[in-house]
Amino acid sequence: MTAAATASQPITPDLRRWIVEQAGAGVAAPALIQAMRRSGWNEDVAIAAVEQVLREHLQEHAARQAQPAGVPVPEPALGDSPLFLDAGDRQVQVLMRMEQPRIVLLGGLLSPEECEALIAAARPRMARSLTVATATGGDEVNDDRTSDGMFFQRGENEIVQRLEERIARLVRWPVENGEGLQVLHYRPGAEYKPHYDYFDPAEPGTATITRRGGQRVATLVIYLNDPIKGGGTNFPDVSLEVAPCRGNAVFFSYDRPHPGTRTLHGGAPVIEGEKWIATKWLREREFK
Ligand code: PD2
Ligand code: ZN
Repeated sequence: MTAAATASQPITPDLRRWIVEQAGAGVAAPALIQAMRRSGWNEDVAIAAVEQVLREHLQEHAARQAQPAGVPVPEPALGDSPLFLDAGDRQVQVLMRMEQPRIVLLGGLLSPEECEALIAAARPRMARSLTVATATGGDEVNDDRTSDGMFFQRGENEIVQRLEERIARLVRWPVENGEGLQVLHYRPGAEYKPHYDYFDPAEPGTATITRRGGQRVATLVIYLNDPIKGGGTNFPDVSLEVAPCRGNAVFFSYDRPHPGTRTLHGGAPVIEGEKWIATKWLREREFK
């Protein structure tokens, strides 16, 4: 069965998820097809869609199993499903968690006053954002990333230091393994197209980039203000979009530099208002 044959009734992400969930819960294929027929699907198309979704799901599962063992990664202490995490000087809410990809949505990582203070400290130093060019190991302007940004040095001032210590405690990862905090500003129309935060091992510049601290293994995107429309952080592999709410943060980790981590993510275009975030990237080892 090809995508063309189901073109009149496309396999949406919701349908795909429903088929996988039902099959995982033990519902047999004929019952799935019956249910689809009842909601208006042509029988042949329903059979083909179920077959295609389950085949692709099994292939993805097999591909994940075949991957090499990953490295240890930062991880909040979520073992007994706490509603709050102790980040030392602040209690941080756990608003949502997902296992695969590993994503945790945190509420109130920063106070409104801390968000304002970070924006004020960053504002005079903003310049067009660069991305790391893995082909060379240098930085470059990239059309996929139309924000302005700046980096703080690690521990550069009191608020940066306080936030770094809070994050280290929250995700149980040494402060020294963190890159300097980056602040980004998106105006209407600005976005960050979907990408992986790890460095592609196939690119020639990656060996140079990872000499300092190894691979990136986790990211924290911290929202410093509330845009009016747009600007969510999306994860296309799992059809998830995180709303950018001031003081909240989305954490995600990746134990290998591989798309099988399903950590493809992007910053959706800002439609109205503006968006300020701080990004913290964490490395495997000390980032000197
Ligand atoms: O601004 C975002 O939501 C965003 C999305 C994807 C930020 C980053 N990646 C990043 O800074 O890596
Ligand atoms: Zn990113």
